[in-house]
Formats: sequence, structure tokens, C-alpha cells
Amino acid sequence: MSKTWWKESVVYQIYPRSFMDSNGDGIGDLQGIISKLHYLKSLGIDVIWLSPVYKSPNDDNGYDISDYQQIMDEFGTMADWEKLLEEVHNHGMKLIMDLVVNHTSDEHQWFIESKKAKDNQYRDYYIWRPGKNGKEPTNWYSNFGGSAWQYDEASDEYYLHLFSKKQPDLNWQNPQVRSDIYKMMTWWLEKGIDGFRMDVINFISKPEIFEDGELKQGKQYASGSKYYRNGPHIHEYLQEMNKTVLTKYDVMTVGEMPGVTPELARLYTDEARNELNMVFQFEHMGLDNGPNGKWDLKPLYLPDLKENLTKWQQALDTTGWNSLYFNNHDQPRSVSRFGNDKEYREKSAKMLATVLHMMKGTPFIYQGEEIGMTNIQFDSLDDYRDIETLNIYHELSEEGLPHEEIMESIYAKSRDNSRTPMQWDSSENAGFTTGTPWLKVNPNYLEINAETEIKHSDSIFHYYRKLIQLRKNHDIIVYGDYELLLRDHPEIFAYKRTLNNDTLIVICNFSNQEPIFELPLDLTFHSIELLISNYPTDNNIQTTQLKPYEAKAFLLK
Ligand code: TEU
Ligand code: CA
Repeated sequence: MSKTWWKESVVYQIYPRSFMDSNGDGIGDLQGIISKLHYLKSLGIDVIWLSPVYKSPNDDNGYDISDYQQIMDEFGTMADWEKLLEEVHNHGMKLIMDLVVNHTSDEHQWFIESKKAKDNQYRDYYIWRPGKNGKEPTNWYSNFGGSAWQYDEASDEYYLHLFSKKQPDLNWQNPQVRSDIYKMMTWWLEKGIDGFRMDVINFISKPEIFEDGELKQGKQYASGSKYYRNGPHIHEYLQEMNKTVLTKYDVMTVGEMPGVTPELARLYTDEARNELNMVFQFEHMGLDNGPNGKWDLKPLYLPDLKENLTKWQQALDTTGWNSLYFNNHDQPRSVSRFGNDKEYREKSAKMLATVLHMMKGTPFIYQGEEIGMTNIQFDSLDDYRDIETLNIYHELSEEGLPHEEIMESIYAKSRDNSRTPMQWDSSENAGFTTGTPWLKVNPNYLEINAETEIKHSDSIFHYYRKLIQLRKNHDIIVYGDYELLLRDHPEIFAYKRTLNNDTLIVICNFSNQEPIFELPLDLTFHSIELLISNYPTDNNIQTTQLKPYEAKAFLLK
């Protein structure tokens, strides 16, 4: 297993719209990020993943790009961006950009041309098909509701959009598309960035033939994901991208891959195959989904999470590499989702951080996770901004679901849960803006904010800082083998890491109960060191009971 900087790094994701507003327009921006780099450095961050900052009409908050080589007006100028990169590097950190090349905005010049005429030179930059029996070419639904095909009257054809109708899918079969994307990537890499997070990158290879999905009872559209995920040419494209662009730079790449399996992830991240360094998998993010998907709520059953994360640790143990995350701009906040954001917010936030950061892989922290920010419950649907949330409300409402039931799903799973403005201090709007925030600030900012967290040495912030420092001080955390312990325990997630003669024991209680347990341990060690705990605790590894949401890690040498 080769040592590399991206295996030893901790990454912090910034959602720029909600991070820090420097000019009072209520929208986060690049100068705002620059003003907070010292905060990220003090946390111990190595790499920043910047969600899209390119020109965009913001139908999907920047994931709909109209010019890959211009900065979005609301975020600032290219000079601001260059200053940000310079400052990130001056602070000894690295910057990876969000590469969104499965689709563009419908306001991208390529699509404007493509839509002009069937014989336009850009027509085949996108996926146009005639209708079938007076309907869409296939019965697929878009990830944001409705059909995945939009009719264009002028040409009497449909174009594919797996997300919003303002996000037409690019045709990666067209070598000109691939060549233009590679040129754009090189342009950014030549500016000095340190890599890319690649948006739904396993969607880019579409099937040769577009077939209908399996319609569920009473539904108008079906899932097409088995056709467009991990498509026939995906490895060819990624190896071509690597050979043409990436291999020329010392960069980190992480591919966002809904529907990826451990077996496929081994192919995508096997260093010998020269594709990507790591992927974001989604299996653990679906364990609290009912049979009808994310809005169909189901409580997490801890053994399912233990089994799933263990499967991923084992699958990528010697080949490939894991990313480690519970939070991002699309997921609800983990302390509300998997922990307890009421009386055990601090304990459960630290416990969740421990179970994740002591695993093998590169940890990703999403803005606000390090201070225990929670989900939001806006009283009115009018306060929500996310296109996915608004579309699903209208879709479920048209299907006859009562308002309260739909809102329960939105409270639990809306992407706006993670997009409320970063809570910096207890001043108005949590110090995020002097203007009116684009999305309301969570009213709990008075108690939950970075300033308060930094002031208190036993805060969640300082706990994350310690976890990050431990990863730097102990190779066993980065490179040690993983083995699950207490496999069937319904409340405790415990595992062992080993490297050479050292053993790391991690024990985490996912409940507000005080469970009993017994650890089969060979205690013929010279020394036992308590590395971290979220309670003032004794050094006795032989304890057989945990406090609510208790977490601790012991190093046995
Ligand atoms: O998300 C990919 C994706 O699968 C989303 O549908 C996500 O899983 C879902 O929203 C969770 O409910 C990426 C970006 O992270 C997301 O912000 C974009 O909206 C999407 O692609 C389209 O670019
Ligand atoms: Ca601003």
C-alpha cells in the first residue's frame, strides 16, 4: 500500500453559498472563504473541496454550469478565486474543485448551439432522441422528479436530463465533448489546483440503447439508474481522462458515484488501473430509506450500518481506497440523522466523528459538522430553496399525501438541512451575513456557533481537531487493517485496527442507553493508552458498560 498525501489528509467541504458572505448580499462568496481560512487551518484541515463556483443560473445552486471557466457573479471574480487559491496554499492547505461534467446548464453556450438545429455542430454534445408513440423516448424519471426527457418543439425531439430540465446531460460518446472537457480540466490544473471531486461521474457513460425502466404500481415514470449508472464505457472514459489529463499532475480525485458497489469501487480506485483515487459510495446513506426511497422514512438499524461500513473497509483494504463521510451538501446533518440533536447533541456528534475518523480511508468533514450543526425545520415550505425538496413536495402532494406527512419527510431528508448558513457566532444571522441570508439561518445559532465552540476546550470543534491530530500522529489510523468487533451488538459499533504490533480499539455507543458488552481482548500488551474519549473516563479498557453515546479509542502497544 503506497503512502500518499491524499491518503493521509482530512478534507473539508465548503458549500460556498452558505459559508461566509463578505459583501452583505446574503450569499456566501470567495472573499468570505478567504477570511475564514485561518479557522480551517486551526481545525487541522489539509484539503478543501470547494463545491461549484463557476458561472451558473443556480437552478441547482451551481451544479448547473453555464461557463466552466468563469466565476459565478455572486461569488466574486476570477481574481478573487486566484487569491483564494494563493491563500489556501499559503496556509499549507490544498484545494480541489468540483467537476460537474455529466451535464451542463441549459444556458451553456454548447447547449444553446445544440438546441438551435439538428445539424448544428454542437447537436451531438447532448443526448437528443425522437419520442416513442407520442411519449418520451423512455419512461425514466429525473432525480428531481418528472420525466428525465424534455421535449423541444422546434426539432420535435427530446433531450435527456437526469436532474433538472435546466441540466441537460452531455454526450460522452462524442470525442469532441471529451476533448473539450479534458482541455477545461487542464486549464484549471494549470492554475495550480490540487484535484477534483467529480459529480455523478459514474453516470457519464450512457447505454447504447435506451430502454424503459420497470414501472412501479401507480407511477408514471420509472428508474433508469440500472441503465445509466456504471455504463458500458465508464472505465474507458476514466482511464482516458487519467492518461490525457490527471497523470500529468500530483492531484487527488474522488468520484461521486450513486449506486457504486464495493466490487466496482475496487475497479475505479485500484491504483494499477489509473482511474480515480477514491469514490463517494451511497450504500450507508440509504440505510434509513424505506422501499420507496429517501423520502420514505425508516429508522437506522445499527447492525446494518456496521455490516455496510465493514463491507467497504474489507473490500478496499488492499486494493483501492475509501472515502469516509456521513455529511455533505446533499445529506441531512448526521447528528440529527444518526445521533441525538437534543440532550445528547455534543456526545453523539463526537461519537459519530470517532466511529468515522478512526476508520481506514480519507475523512471528509462538511461545513458545520465540526461544530455539531443540526437539521432545520422551516415552518413554511416557502422557506425552502432546494429544487429537489420543492419538486418532491409538489409530486407527493399531487399523489395525495397529506401536507404534514410530506413535511416530516422534508424535515428529515431535505438537502436544505445541510445548506443553512454556517453559524460563526451569536451575532445577527450567526455572523454569516450583514444582509438577508439567501436561506434562513437555523435559530439555534445562539448556542451552536464556531466562536462558542472555539472558546470551550471540551467542544465538538476541539474534539474534531484532536481526531485530525491523532490521524497525523498515528499511522495505524491511516494504514492499519480493520476488523469488526461485537458484530451483533444492536447498540455498539466496535472495531479493531492493527498495524505491525500495535492495536487500536474503537468502541462507540449509538444509543442513549447504557449497554453492557464484553470485548475478547488479548491483553498481553506493554502499554494501553486512551487516545480519545467523549466522556471524562478511566483508562480501563476492561470496562463492560458504556454511557449514552459514549465513544473511546485505546492504543495497545
Ligand atoms: O448529487 C448526485 C445525486 O445523486 C443527488 O441526487 C443526491 O444523491 C441527492 O440529491 C440526494 O437526495 C450530485 C450533487 O452532489 C448534487 O448536489 C446535484 O444536485 C446533483 O449531483 C446534480 O448535479
Ligand atoms: Ca456575498
